[in-house]
Amino acid sequence: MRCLMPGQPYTTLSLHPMKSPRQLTSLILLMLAPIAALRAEASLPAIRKEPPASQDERMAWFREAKYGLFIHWGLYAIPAGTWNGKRIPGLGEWIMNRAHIPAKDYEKLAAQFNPVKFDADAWVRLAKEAGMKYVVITSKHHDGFALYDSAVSRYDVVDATPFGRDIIRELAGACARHGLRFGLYYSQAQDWHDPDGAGNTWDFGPDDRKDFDKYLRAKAEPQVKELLTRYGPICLVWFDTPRMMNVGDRAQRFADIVRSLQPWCLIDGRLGTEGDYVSTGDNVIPDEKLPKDWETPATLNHTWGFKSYDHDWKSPSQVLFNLVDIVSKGGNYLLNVGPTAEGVIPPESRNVLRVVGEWLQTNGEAVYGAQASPFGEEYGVFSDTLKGREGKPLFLINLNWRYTVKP
Ligand code: JFZ
Repeated sequence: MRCLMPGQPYTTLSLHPMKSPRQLTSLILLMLAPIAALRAEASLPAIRKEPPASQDERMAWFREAKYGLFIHWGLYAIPAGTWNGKRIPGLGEWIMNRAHIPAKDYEKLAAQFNPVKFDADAWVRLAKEAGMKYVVITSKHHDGFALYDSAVSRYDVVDATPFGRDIIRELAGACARHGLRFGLYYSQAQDWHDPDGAGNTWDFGPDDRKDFDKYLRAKAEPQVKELLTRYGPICLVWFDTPRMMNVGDRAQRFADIVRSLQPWCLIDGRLGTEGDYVSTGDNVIPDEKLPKDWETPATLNHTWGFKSYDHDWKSPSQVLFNLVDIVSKGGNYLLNVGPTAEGVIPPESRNVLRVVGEWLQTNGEAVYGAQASPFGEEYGVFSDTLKGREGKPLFLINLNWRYTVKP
């Protein structure tokens, strides 16, 4: 029997006479589970506690890596863009919001989440074959569901699904085994499952009537602490959509949590206060070089979370040009895959990543650790007649060639 007492982060066992060998087996397995978890934790590298000597030292790996894998995965992969037989427009991971699905209905998806084909080592091997140097996965997206065993909320993959495995722990271990850095996306403000989280106005009313600080202190901040203390070195935290984060010290509290627990961990540009680097808009590549470290998050089709009917994949040559264009302007490229509810990365995504990876095997020297072009004319020119949005001169991109340089 497995009886989980509310709020207790461990399994307590009802001690009554065993009725069958099967129950004895499950009892033994349950008693072994914490040991396995401890062994999994033991396999994770140690967290460096002494702070970097400089910001350049903290940024060094990011400037060398240039190219990472983004993974958007969660309950939204089950509906995969369709709800009650209707195709829901927009991003796959936003289906709860776009269809105004009541939290009491959406949370029932947890009982269906059982990605039996999930293989963390296969995903990390794909990233490595693709030439990617870091992996960033959604530990909790706007829907509030966590892909790790949280003691703060039971709305997570271990406590609320038949799958019952800690996906973050398995992926952290795979990255450590294969030599890739491991980062976490965490939606610090939006939480459509929590009455005081931002974003769910259809169940809980307007955000400005909520006790938002109660949400931050009771769920978001403690979950970020869990993620930074249980899964080894985290290379960066990818905060997102900083709604209402510019009030008081809300954003600074998260920055202080990251710096105090993992001083080498980078903070992206969407916390609500200045991070270690600039995050551009989704799929946005600046026309010219940026003075700071920066990263473009990008999709392979038109959604981050899996949608069963979005087959408009970027070609390998489009992805390759984007990578070289970004590096020639001093940035990083964080390219996304959206695995299915079974835990499979779509084969079309895998193919594009592999083809670009082959090019990098030969030409990676021009990408990894490379710096921005000393010129800039090669990017293109501003039209002196045509106007873009907001009436600004239209930038005419030159696609013929790009420079990257090394000392
Ligand atoms: C956000 C999320 O809402 C989305 O689901 C996904 O996770 C993406 C990576 O990040 O979407 C955004 C956030 C910011 C901008 C655009 C989309 N922006 O600043 O233009």
